[in-house]
Amino acid sequence: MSTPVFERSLQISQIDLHQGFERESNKVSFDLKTYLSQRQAEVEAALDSSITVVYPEKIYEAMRYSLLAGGKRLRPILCLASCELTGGTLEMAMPTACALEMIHTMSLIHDDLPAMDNDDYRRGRLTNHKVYGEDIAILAGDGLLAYAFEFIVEKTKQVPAEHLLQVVAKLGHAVAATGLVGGQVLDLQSEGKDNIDIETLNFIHTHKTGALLEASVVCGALLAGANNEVLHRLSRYARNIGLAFQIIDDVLDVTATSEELGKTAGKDQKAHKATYPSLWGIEESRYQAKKLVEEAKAELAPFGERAIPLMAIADYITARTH
Ligand code: GRG
Repeated sequence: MSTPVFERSLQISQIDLHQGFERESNKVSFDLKTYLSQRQAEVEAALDSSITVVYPEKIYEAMRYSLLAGGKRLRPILCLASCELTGGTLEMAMPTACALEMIHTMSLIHDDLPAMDNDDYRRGRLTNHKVYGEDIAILAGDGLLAYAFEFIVEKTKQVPAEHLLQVVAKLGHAVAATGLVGGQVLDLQSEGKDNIDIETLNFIHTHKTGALLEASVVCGALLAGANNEVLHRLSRYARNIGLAFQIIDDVLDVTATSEELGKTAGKDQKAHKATYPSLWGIEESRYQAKKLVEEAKAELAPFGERAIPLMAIADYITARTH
């Protein structure tokens, strides 16, 4: 995986040195690979302790099976980075970061069901329903979704209740028919149709994929008490990277192997699904994703060097191979 390294001269006092940053005289360099792997380890540990197996064991095991199956942990990392950028702490944001991953995992479990995308592999292992059966897989998703909201409310410390309410409302909106559910419905309705236009495709993905990515970034800032101008700027950043993320997801479905993806490659083409490469071709899709990433990064300019992690994550979205 190629990860961008940012190196700039700057006043050290202007930023806090985070993981992934290194200081040498008046230069600060940022290594995204180090940053991501340290954040992933922190999120992994928090997720591991978020759910314990109690009676009736099977449902807790099924929830943990998918939640702890790896994955890039992009949504939690975006939430943590956004909270830090806007003056909050990792501790304030970690419960919401975990909740985002619970919701994301729930959507993957349900997406893989025979009634939806019908997939046998996810994150390099058998899908939840292949191991636990469809009934338990549906309930494992339901369990994760409900627990995510309880987890935020019960575990978040040092955040005023009004900010927590905003986070819960934002997440609900991102998951409901106004977000993931609406996007998934249009996706299912579009299957097998060969006249899907770019507006429909954009609607599907800004809802199905984009809404939760946007909520990840915005919730981080809500926890830190960011003002409306900052929230709107971060929302625009996140919408752009969300769409770029999906365009690259479609490209990788064509260009990457099942081993690289940890799930079945080439499924879109097989199912005659409308995708960005099917409308634009691979090269134009990559170009459009890059353009969106540049627009996303431009939104972060006023934050200066503090935005380096979110800038680097935006670049990673187009550079990623899985
Ligand atoms: C929310 C009640 C409720 C139902 C869910 C099934 C469904 C409705 C929506 C589908 C949402 C979905 C699966 C969108 C695809 C998003 C996407 C690109 C997933 C891959 O994300 P990565 O690459 O995966 O971040 P990892 O495994 O790295 O976490």
